[in-house]
Parts: sequence; C-alpha cells; structure tokens
Amino acid sequence: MNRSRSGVGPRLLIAGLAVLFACLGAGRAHAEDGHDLWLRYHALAAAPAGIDTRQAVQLVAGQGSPTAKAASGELVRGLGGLLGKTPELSGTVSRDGALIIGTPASSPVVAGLHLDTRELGREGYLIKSVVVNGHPATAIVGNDDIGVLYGSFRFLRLLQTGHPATGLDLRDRPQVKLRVLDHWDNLDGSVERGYAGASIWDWWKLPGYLDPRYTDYARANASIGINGTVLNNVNADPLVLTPAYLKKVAALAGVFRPWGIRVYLSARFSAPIEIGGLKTADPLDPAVRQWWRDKADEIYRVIPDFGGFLVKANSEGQPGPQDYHRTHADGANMLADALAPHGGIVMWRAFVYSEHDLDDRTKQAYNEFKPLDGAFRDNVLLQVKNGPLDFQPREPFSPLFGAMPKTPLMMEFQITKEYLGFATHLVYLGPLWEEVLRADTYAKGKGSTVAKVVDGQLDGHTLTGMAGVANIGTDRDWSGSVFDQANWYAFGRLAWDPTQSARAIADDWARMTFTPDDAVAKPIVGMMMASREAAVDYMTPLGLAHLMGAGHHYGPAPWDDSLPRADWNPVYYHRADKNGIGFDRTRKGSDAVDQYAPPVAAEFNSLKSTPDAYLLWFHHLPWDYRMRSGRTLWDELVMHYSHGVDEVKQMRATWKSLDGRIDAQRYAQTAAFLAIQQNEAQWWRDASIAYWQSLNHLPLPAGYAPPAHTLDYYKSLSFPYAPGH
Ligand code: BDP
Repeated sequence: MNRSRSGVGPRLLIAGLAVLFACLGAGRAHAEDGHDLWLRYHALAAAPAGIDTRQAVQLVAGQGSPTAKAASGELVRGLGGLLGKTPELSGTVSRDGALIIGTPASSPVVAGLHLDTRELGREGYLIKSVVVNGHPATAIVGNDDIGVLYGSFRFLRLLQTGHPATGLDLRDRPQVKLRVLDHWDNLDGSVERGYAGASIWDWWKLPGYLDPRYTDYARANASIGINGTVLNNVNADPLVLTPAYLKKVAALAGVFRPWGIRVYLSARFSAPIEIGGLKTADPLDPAVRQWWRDKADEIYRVIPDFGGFLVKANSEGQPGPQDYHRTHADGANMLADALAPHGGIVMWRAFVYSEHDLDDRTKQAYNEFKPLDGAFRDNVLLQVKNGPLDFQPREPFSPLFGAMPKTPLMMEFQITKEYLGFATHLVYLGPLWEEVLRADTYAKGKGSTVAKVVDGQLDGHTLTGMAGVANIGTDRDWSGSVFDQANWYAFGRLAWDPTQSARAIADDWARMTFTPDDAVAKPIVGMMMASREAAVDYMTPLGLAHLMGAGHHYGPAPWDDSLPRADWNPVYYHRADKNGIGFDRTRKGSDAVDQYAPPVAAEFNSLKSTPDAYLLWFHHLPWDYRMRSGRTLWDELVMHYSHGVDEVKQMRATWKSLDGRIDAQRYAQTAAFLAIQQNEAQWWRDASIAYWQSLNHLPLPAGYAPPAHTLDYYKSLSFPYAPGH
C-alpha cells in the first residue's frame, strides 16, 4: 500500500497532468458547462472563405471610447477562438482579409470608404466586403460605437454559424428602441419565479466588488442587442431607492455602460412614505411630487444615464395611485414629470386585476387602461403582457394591443418559465412570441400586427419597447439549463426585430451554442420548434389555461379551488362540470371578445371560426361537441394530452441520437432534464385526464392508456418547496 502510494501515485499524477495539458492545448481548459452561452468561439472546423488563417487577421480599429474597445476586444477574443489565431491590431490594411471597424468620425480608414450610413441611426451597423489598398477586407461600420459593437457581434455570429466572410453587404438597425430585461430579483438575493439559482446581483458586496459575471452578462446582452436592464423585482422593495443602494446601482451601471446597457429600477409607489417619511404617496400631493423630483435628481447625480422606472401599481396588493382615488395616469405622470428633465422614462405595467371586480379577469386590464388612452405623458410607456391573463403556454394576444393608439405599448414577455415547467422542461419560447407578434389586431385594417403596434409603425410612435422577464441566475449556465439560454437569446433577437422568425433564431442559436454542423444543428432546431406545442398539449390543450398548482405553478392541479380569490383558482378558468368545459367569453358569456377589433371579435365570437387552439378560451362546450376533425371534444382533448407526451418522447429520442456529438456535460444534463420532462408531461396528462373523467365519467378513446394513478393520488401531491415562489 505504502509503496504504491509513493511509487504509482506520482506516475498517475504525471499522467493526469499530461492529459490536462493535452486538453488545454486543444483549447478545452474546462468542461462545457454552458457558461459561455452562445459566445463560445470554439475553433471552427475550417477557416471561412475570405479569411486566410495562415496569418493572423489584421484588425484596423477606430480610436476610442470604452464601447469601441469592447468591440475590438470582442473581435480579438472571438476571432482568436474561432480561427485559432489572435488578430493583429494594425493602423492600415496591408494584407488580404483585414477587418476594418469604427465610425467615420473615429477612423480615417472608415471615413475613406465613403459608405452611406444615413439609414443606420445610432445603434445600426453595416457589414460590407470592400477593397482597401488592393486588399479584400471587411468593414464593420456604424454612426456610433454602439453600432460598431453590435456589428462586431453580428460578424462573429456569421462566422459561428458557418457563413463565409466574402461578398458581405448587410445593414441592420433595431426596430424597437428599448430592449429590456426585467429582473424579478429581490434585494435578499432571491428571485421571484427564478429557476436558475440566486440573483446574480451581489448587493452585499456591491459597490466594492464587481463580479466579472457582470461584464459577461453585459457582453451576452449586447451580443443580442439588449440595451436596458431593470435590476429589481416589480414587487419592489423601496430600499433600492436609498443612497446606499443607489451607489450599488451606479457601480453596475458603470460596468454595463460600455456595452450600451442602461439600468432602470422598479419603483415602489409608496416609497415616499416608507423611505421618505411622508404621510402619503398621493400623486397629486405637492410634497409627494417634490419628493419624487428630488429622488430623480439624486439618482441622476450618481447615474447620469439612468433609464427610468418600472412600476407595478394597484396590482396583486402593490400600492398605487388608486389608494388615493387617483388614476393610473395620475401615478405614471407624476413619475414621468420627475424623470423628464433628465430624459428618463416610465414603464407603467398594465397587469392589473382587482379582487373587488367580479368581471372576467382577462377583461380587467383593458377596462382599466383603454379609457386612459391619450392621458399619459410622452415619456410613459404602458407595459402589457402578451396575453390578457398571465404568461400561459398559450393565450390569445392582449386586446390592449391596437386599442390604445395614443399610447406607446411596450410588450412584456416572460423568459423565465413560470408556467412552462420551470428550467427542466425544454420549451423554446420563440414560437410563442412569434405567434403573438404576428397576430393581427385589425386595429387599422388587415395587417395591423401586434409587432407593428410594438415597434411603433402602426401609430407612429418613436418611443417603443419590449421587455422580457429574465431567466438569469447564479447557476453556471446562467439560465438553469442550456436550452433555457435559447429563450434569453430569442428574446433579444425579437426585441431587435419583432418580425424575425423563431426558426431562424433557433437555427443561429443551435449553431452557436453547439456546432454549425447541420447533422447536429438541424435535429436540435427540430426539437426546439416542436417543444412549445408539446408543452401546450400536455399542460393546457385547446385553449385551456391556468390549471397549474396554486402559488408555485408547478404541475397540474385543475381541481384546485382552495385559494381565497376566485380568479387565482384553476376551477375559475376551466368551468368544467359533468356537462362540459371551457370559459364562455363570447357575447353570450363574459363578452371579452368585444375588446378586440370587430373582425377579431367576430372570429372569436363564432364557434365556427375560432381556431381549435383558442377553443376553450372563448367557448364553453359540451364534452361531446363535434370538432372539425370529426372527433368529440373529449376524445380530441385526450388525444392532445397524449400527443404532448409523445412529442417529449420524440425529443428524447432525437437527443439520444446526438450522443457523442455533443460535449459530455451538456449532453448529460439535457438528457436528464428531458427524462424529468417526460415524467412530468405524463403526470400532467394523467392527472388532467383523471380529473376530467371524475366530472364527465366518459371512457377514454380506444387505444389510449388510462392514468397511471388515481385522482386522489394526484391530489395528494404537494410541493411546499417548489422554487421561485
Ligand atoms: C405573476 C407571477 C407573480 C408576479 C406577477 C407580475 O406569478 O410572481 O409578481 O405575475 O407579473 O405571473 O406582477
């Protein structure tokens, strides 16, 4: 024993070190744990056309700002990884394949190209193959350094996804002005609806310690065009507005600034009372108004480019102007007036529904806000969730889109998967968001899509925005799983251009995150594109919604009627009994349909024209209702549930077929998560079917397996420690 320790041990150690160095030499210093996101920059199998890797690429960069340095730094890092050779910084082009980056003002070489940059705006860029001093080269040009940074990321994306570096001539600029992540992060480090660990903001160590993660966070966001971040939960703690916290916020703002990202804060409406010592937070009270003006002045003294406030008011118990019999506009305008001298904006949330209002919950936001169209200051955006309810696997678009032409409506999507299986279900949200953005509001006739409302085209707004509730935490992979990174990625890409296709975005993401090899990327995209419909099917098919476990929203609980407010309970939403199922929102029911423009209202009001996907959202139907397919509603429901489970099985099989083609750690994690997803999809199907059968007593269609357990078993399950709650 002793001998082996002193003899074999060192040899093993040397062998181990040799393996380690071999790995380092191959550019694999650490296992792939997902931390690098889509910015992996692993060596390409072959040099892209237009780049000669026998020599280092010349990088001719303009002088300048921290943002310009971020751009050239990213290219050095990216090209160094992808091509295996660090670019050489150079003042002139003297070699084929050079990269020229900068603005006409910062770089004489760029100025000498005489490119037309008029249409690019501040954040846009162009990437063009040019010839300089007789050498073919690529120019990445913007009017401002931030455009150059975005263009640099775009160029790297081209290489990462297997494009050649020749014949380039592309121009791009964001279609939406504010592209913002909303962190529902609390000052104690917890994250509301967070499934990826704790908050990445280490408030305790700020401002003294700036975790390098903050820079990587900013890089990742800049790579997809995100230009704002709300640091704290909409259920806001007023302490974030105190001087001690503002210093911490200022430190983060300093890290993000070179990457084109501004910070915003969620403001608690009653802060003047809680931290200001006032007796009221009435928005028309002069002392309150002065308090907010002073607060804004104080914030801008430490953060000169502070973005503004996000506010959740008179919603789910949060304080707001209605506590003083004032309107939402009174509240928003008071804050807007305080921020306006500094160029700040207010994102006022439309997510309201009252426990005293007995009307259909999905109608309440519209009822509240539609009459206020035109009553808001110019620097207020109304932030509207994509659907009228609450981030369900599927909802029709919110009827507010198209209904408030005088108010900029900001889209709010939820990237974190509160209602979609948390981090362990593979659900790519691109198709959900695409479905909403492409929906036609008919507000100004055919073609008045939600995307055109959001990007300002429809009503001529220039202040426009899209917000995504972040899925980011301290997990090594940031998002709780590798595939959840795709949702962060897709959000940024759609905020930049709401007309992009979910499939094209998935394709880029898969190639950057795994490999540009078709044999791997294509099956992955296939899984992603099928995944959202699968989740709809195994959770809430045919327009059902909000049937998740109460509070934590984990797993099925369609039977639940235990919460104090009717509209927090699943039974409120499905209205099932022995005769039928569904929520009648037609003119014979709650008449939610008439909140839409007439052609849409007519479509949803009529059973004939309502798409199956929204059937039980708008109609209450007998179990034996004949579907378009000829099957009964009941049979069709069972079929959808089962299909959802089958899709997950298919996703697992696809993933298994990629074994050996994906690095071990990410492969294994995804395989394990898919197994969890399959079990939970089966649980959703079985528990739902068991419950519906307890009401309708109908047999299953032939060939469909009965639930594995009794309804009592499913009802007995409890999850007091489900995350995120
Ligand atoms: C609901 C969440 C809750 C949020 C709320 C909101 O369950 O945690 O506070 O939305 O958006 O979906 O304000």
